[in-house]
Amino acid sequence: MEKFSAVGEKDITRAIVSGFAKQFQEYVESDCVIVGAGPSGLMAGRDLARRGLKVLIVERNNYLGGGFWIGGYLMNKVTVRHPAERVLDELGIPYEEVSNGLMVADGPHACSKLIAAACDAGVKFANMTVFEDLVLREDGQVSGVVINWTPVASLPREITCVDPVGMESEIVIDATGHDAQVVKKLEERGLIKTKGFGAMWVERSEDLIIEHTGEVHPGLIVAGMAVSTTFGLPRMGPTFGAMLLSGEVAARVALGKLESRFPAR
Ligand code: 48F
Repeated sequence: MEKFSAVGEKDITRAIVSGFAKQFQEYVESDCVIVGAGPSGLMAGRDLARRGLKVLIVERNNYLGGGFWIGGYLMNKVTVRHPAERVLDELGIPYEEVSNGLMVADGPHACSKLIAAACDAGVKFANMTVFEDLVLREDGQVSGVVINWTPVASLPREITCVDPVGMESEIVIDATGHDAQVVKKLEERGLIKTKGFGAMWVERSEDLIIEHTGEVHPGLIVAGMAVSTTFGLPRMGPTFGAMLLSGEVAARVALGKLESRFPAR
C-alpha cells in the first residue's frame, strides 16, 4: 500500500491556521451574512452564492442544518407540501408522495444534500459562532453582525471578558428560526415590534410565511420561522416546504436590493 505523504504536526497546524485566517480575513466583508444554517438560511445562501454573491452563514452549532435533520418528533422524516417538491427534485432528494400533495423524505438525506448544494454554490460558514448583535449605521441601516465563538458563553465568569468582533455586510438575513434573534436585537432598541408566533395551523402558515418573507428594516431580511415570530403568524409544525421557498424568496429580495451589482438575468 502507498505510504502517507511525509507531513509533520507543524505542517498540519499551519494548514489549519492559514486556511482559517485566509477565509476569515476575506469574509470580514461580504455581500450577505445569513444568521442560521437551517433550511431557510441554507436555501437563501445557496441561491445567492449561485448568483456570485459573497455569502457567509453564521451558525452557533457545530453542525449545519437546524431542524431539517430530524423533521418532526425526533423521527427523521421531513414532510414537504406541494409545490415545494420542486426543490427536492432540483437537489436530487428522493421522496415519496404519501397523499395528494404531501411528500416525505429522509431527514439526513434531504439535509445533507441541501448543505452540499450550499457549499457547492460557494457559501462559506462560520460555525460554532454566535450572532450577538447588529452593526447599525446612523441612518439605521443594518451593515453587518457582531459575532463571538459559541464556547465563550460557557466560560467561567472570571474569564468571560472576551470581546466579540464585527463583520460587515451589505445585507443580513435573519434565518434563526423561532427565536428571530436578529430581529429581536432591533426590537431591544425600539426599532421594530415582533408579535411572537401563533398557534399551529399548517394550512395557513406556509403561504403566510412566503407572503411575509422580505425586508423588515433597511438591510435586514427575514426568512423561515423567524418570519412567523416577527409577524405573529401561525406556527407550522414539522413541514418544511415553506422554509425552502422562504429561503428562495429572501434571496430574491436580497438580489433585488443589490441589483446594480448583480443585474436580473
Ligand atoms: O430552526 P431552524 O431550522 O430555522 P428555519 O430555517 O427552519 C425551521 C424549521 O427547522 C422548523 C419548523 C418549520 O419546519 O418549524 O423549526 O426557520 O434553524 C435555525 C438555525 O439558526 C441557528 C440555530 O442553531 C439553527 O441552526 N441560530 C439560532 N440563533 C443563532 C443561530 C444565533 N444567535 N447565532 C447563530 N446561529
